[in-house]
Amino acid sequence: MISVISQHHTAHNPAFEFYRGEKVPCFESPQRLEFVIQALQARGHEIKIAEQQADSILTTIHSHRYLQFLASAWDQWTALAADNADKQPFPSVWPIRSLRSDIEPDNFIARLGFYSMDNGTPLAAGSWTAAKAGADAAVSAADLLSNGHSSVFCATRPPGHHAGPDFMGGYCFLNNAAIAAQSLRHQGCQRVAIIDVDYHHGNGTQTIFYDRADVLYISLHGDPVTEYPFYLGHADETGRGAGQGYNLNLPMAAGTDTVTWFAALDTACRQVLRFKPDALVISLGMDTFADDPISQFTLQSDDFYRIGKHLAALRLPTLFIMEGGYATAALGNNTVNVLEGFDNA
Ligand code: Q9C
Ligand code: ZN
Repeated sequence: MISVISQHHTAHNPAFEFYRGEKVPCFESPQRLEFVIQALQARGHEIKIAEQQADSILTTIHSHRYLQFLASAWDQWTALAADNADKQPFPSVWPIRSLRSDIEPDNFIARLGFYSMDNGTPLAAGSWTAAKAGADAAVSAADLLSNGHSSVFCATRPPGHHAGPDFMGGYCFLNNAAIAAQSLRHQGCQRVAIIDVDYHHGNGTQTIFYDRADVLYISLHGDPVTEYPFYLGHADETGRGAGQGYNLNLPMAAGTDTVTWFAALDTACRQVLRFKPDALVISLGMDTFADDPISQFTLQSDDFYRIGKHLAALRLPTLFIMEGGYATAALGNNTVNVLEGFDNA
């Protein structure tokens, strides 16, 4: 299958994140995508640079004021103090429950909290440039799928599935999978299914489509009782209003074995077939790998071929889009295993 790569992804390169109370190098690094691109090249895959612009789709997925904030956040931060350019801003206060979220504060760090779900999403000088280029790549991938390619891989970062209509989180700024799905809707698909195989529940994607019957969201993930993002992703979240019945969560305990994981994938695939979509988007998180440093499933490199093969059996136009996966040196080969399992099915 053809791959679209995000130009400018290296522009997002924060120096550190917080882990167990300490500053550590970012798990979500430019090297991740470099390994993926290297493996694509080494294994003879056709690669294209993204050509489309996401602007008109972006505003249908994210709120205007969130986009405005994100696009100007670094300039606002560096305007506050002469030495801010070599510091990373982090939120420190969030408007939970009894606090008010109807008045947007003027203070920059307060607004960063207002537009964030966690303190785990470092913002740096090129974050907007990279996130926007990633969204452009998602739209480009959708375009290729609509124009004759039966499957496409979008090699992009930062990831997207934790980003909601008006917030960042979990290393995500713009919801690339939602942008791809919405692009496919605009290009004539009546129904689009999303299967999210990232280790973490895609709270952003679920929220974006929660009230809609035209986009089915299914997620396989670590049970939020113990796993990030903790506050969404339970089995009883099934959609709302017109979207009732179009959201399916398949949480599994940390440490779940591969047999159980593939049984859940089978459940997901059967639901997709019942929905009769015109296209399928795969939120391709690779952090289900046994050696992932921040996740607790046990998939081996060979299992990723099996994922591709399983998904190919649905016989749908399929757009794969990169999400998480932090066993960086193995990420390239594991990812291409999925694509080749699909191609060779
Ligand atoms: N500070 C994705 O896989 N924090 N996001 C981990 C380390 C949250 C993962 C703890 C993990 C988010 C796209
Ligand atoms: Zn993840």
